[in-house]
Amino acid sequence: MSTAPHTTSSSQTAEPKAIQVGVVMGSSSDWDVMRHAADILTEFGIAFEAKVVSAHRMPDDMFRYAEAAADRGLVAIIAGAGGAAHLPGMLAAKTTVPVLGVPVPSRHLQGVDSLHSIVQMPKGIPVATFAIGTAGAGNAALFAVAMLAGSNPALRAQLDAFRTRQTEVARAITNDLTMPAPEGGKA
Ligand code: RP5
Repeated sequence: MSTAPHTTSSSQTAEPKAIQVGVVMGSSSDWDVMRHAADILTEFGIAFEAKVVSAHRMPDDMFRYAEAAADRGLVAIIAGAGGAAHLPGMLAAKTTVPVLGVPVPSRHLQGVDSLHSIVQMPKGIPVATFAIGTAGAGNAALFAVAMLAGSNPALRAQLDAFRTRQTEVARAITNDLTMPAPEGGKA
């Protein structure tokens, strides 16, 4: 188990960059999934914070977080929750900052409950919903990077380079599969 979420900025400079992305989750037990979003944001040098903001255990904190998000300059909120996962939808109800929802795998229903809770928002309050688990957390962060890249050509170039590397890795794996077996080795 990795360390618990904490308020952080990926900036290494003396003057910390203003936080652009909030990574919030319903419980510290969600961190093992949500740290995959944090890892991507760190890789791209995005200033972010990671916090537990439980919709049902800390409802007043959750509303305060959503209400302050736009004035604080947040460009996106990545919100992960499991089970009756109302955190992303309730945040979205209180802010127009885009909310990217990550369904966290739950013990009894493996996150299908989380997915349905997050994705089935009634018309009028959108939550962009990603895959269950670590893929969803990583993709939500990549989506936030893509949003920020719209006004940041250097970040766009970083994202293009990330895609290129990913393609090269996939091609290399395929090449390995199609290499002839070494002399004397198993076919
Ligand atoms: C949700 O309940 C959280 O997002 C978490 O996925 C789930 C279980 O929370 P804990 O009981 O582990 O704190 O609110």
